[in-house]
Amino acid sequence: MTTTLATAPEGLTRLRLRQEATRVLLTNWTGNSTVPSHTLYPHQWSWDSAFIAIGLRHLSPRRAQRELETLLGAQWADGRIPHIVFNPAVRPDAYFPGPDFWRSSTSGRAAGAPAWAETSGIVQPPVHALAAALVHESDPETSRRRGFLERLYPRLTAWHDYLLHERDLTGRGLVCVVHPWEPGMDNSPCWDGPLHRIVPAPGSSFSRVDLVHGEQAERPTDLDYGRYVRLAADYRDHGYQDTGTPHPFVVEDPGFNALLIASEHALADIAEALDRDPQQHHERADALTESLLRHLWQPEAGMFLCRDGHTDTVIEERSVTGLLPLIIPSLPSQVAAALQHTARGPHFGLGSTTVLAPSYDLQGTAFDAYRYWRGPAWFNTNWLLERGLRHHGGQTHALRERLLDAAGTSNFAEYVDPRTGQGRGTPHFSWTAAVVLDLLARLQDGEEPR
Ligand code: 2M8
Repeated sequence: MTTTLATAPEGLTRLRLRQEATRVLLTNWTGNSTVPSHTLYPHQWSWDSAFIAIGLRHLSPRRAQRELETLLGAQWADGRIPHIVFNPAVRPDAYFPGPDFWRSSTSGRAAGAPAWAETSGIVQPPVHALAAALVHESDPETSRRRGFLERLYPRLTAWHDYLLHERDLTGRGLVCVVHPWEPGMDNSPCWDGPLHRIVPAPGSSFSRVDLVHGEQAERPTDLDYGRYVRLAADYRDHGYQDTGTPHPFVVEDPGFNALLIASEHALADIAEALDRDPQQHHERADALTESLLRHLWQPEAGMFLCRDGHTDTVIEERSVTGLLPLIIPSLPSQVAAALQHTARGPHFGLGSTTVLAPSYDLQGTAFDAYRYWRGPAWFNTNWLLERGLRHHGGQTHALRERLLDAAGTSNFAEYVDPRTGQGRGTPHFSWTAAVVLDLLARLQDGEEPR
């Protein structure tokens, strides 16, 4: 990759990178929160906002607090944090499925959807408590003065309660996802098997807006989109009630559960900062870790694999989601070592055949370097891997540098070709800019913050 950014003197490169990342986040700020992208994703997305807050805290801790507060302001009474909070100022047809499809304030009323906001009814990975703890640490004084943790703590606890009580659909002590959009890795080959059972909604019943802004060859197929629509419509038509919806798609996803564990550890820190007893969070984190290891760890694969809750079988596909448990600080050391080995081995090629870890197995039959979550490398997952590797004593300097270079040369792309770092998807993507700011802040401090 040779560009002006990469060839400029080191100091200038980093300075410019910071300025450009800052510009992306400022441009994507809408007054109370940040859109992932003004074109493709013109509303607030749940796990995007958590990553965005982690970056934004280096520009304005106050604004980072606001980002999370806005999201949690649309939390449902049952504790769920919806995966999209719609901006009423944006045309309803700017994104599909939009507010007219989800109809949260009416269809979700019995489940506790707020009357004052339109949201989706599904969820995304629980990165929020981790983000809240990091945002607090960046400016504890302002955080305390504004009662940031005081206000967020009960909401974050209710969010985890929802997941643990309503979403343990297999009874194995793990949270299940009920839609491929919930783990955030929409089109992963891991979902192909479970999705096969779903009768797609007819193409004539909806109109895709994503293809106006994204390349058809990089987006999910119409057939898969029909299945996404069918699953979401069925959930909606059952009032978004978890008990009572047939849930034809039920998957135990290691990344989703690992993020919940990391966030339970963060909630323990938050409880301590508030002089509350952190014990229940430690206990929950330990119980979840035990279930994760018991049910999803596959020693022969050297990583965690997803499990289909309907057939009670392992999904034999290697996805980056199976490496994300590296972010669990209390992961047994031999498991952490095996994950590091797998990340650097032939399936993910980290540091040898790939610039950044791909979203899916380089050797998998479904690998596609360009198609959504079927191969491209994403910046948020690589930030999580960098954090996890660092926690477990791995060398991360080179990964950090590659991440920064790929973000700069790709104009803060949504995702990149994992082998070359060439940008794909939409440019000026918020979480790409956010993780850059976070990594740059560490380099600037010359230390290794948590
Ligand atoms: C993508 O997902 C949305 C649906 O939520 C879509 O494809 O329309 C995923 O990459 C997801 O992880 C991300 O949160 C979202 C917004 O960036 O886009």
